[in-house]
Amino acid sequence: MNKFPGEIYDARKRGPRNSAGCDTPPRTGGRDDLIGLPQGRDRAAEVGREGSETRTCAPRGLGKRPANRAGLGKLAGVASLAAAALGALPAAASDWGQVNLPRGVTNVSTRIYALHMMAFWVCVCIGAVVFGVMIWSLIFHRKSRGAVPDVTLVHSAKVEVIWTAIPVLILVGMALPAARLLVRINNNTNSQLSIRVNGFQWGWQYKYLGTNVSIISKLSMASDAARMLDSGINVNSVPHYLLSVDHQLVVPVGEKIRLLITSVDVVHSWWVPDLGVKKDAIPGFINQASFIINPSKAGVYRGQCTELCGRDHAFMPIVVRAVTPAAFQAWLKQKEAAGKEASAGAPASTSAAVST
Ligand SMILES: [Cu+2]
Repeated sequence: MNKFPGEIYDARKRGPRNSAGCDTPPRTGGRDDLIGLPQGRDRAAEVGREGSETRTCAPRGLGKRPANRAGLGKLAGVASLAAAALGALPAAASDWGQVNLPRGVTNVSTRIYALHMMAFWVCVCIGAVVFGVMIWSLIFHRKSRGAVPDVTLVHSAKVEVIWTAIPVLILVGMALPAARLLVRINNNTNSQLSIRVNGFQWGWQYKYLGTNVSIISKLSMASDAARMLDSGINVNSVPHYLLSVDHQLVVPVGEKIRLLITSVDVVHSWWVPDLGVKKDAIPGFINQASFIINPSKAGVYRGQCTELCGRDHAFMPIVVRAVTPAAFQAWLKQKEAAGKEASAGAPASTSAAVST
């Protein structure tokens, strides 16, 4: 037998302590309690408890005031930082394009961009509707205006079906084009040129399959010199700092190019945003990716390794130079000829490596 049964009973009735260290009132149960709006006798009891608790907890609440002042100080600090950031906006306006995905220059990257924008505007519309209704309700249906909760929709099967079906339809509407695009992204058939991409610490090797042309591509000497500690070189004076290489990957526009991506040491990742390609290079595995650069988009496109691959991970950029098919064939013939010359005068084990 317990000596003080009454005390144990009271403790069980008490709710958990709130953040101010006060006891919260016990739950009353029932449907009204589900929506947090006690009615009738329960409501009177709840109001009574709230009143007595306010009196009991007031001294503890007063003890929190210095902390609140500190919180206000922090808020003021955040506000001043935000104001400073807003002040810097005009200077950074030219960089706003970098906030979004790039449109890219391939058959797939433009579709990825379109899908991304479609999903973005769906999210914007959902946010506008949800927050619009919420703010409208907060303003026009608040308690001080005499609003009475409408409980007719609580446990309404019709409402639950509607608010389940609408999100399902939205998700299916977004998933179908996404699945179609995924199939297109992973379609590596009927390629006109295959290139083996070999990641290593810290650079890339490109082997044009069916030829003797192989390129070792590493960080350009200008960037490499500038990145050294106490180099004394202003990195802003280096063109495409950390995004330039000694030997670029040359590809033709308008042709389907298949990349066979692997690694010789650790996991790297071959990523060129404008091509819509980002694929891991994993030792022992060969991943595939393909792209067709739009014929009107000859140019230079830059990327980086996007897998933390060791000390110099940040210093193994990727540069792709897209040229016309005729220019590519001329370049390839020249490199093949250089490779034959090199193999005639070099040991067999090194004959495949030809620099650009
Ligand atoms: Cu890497």
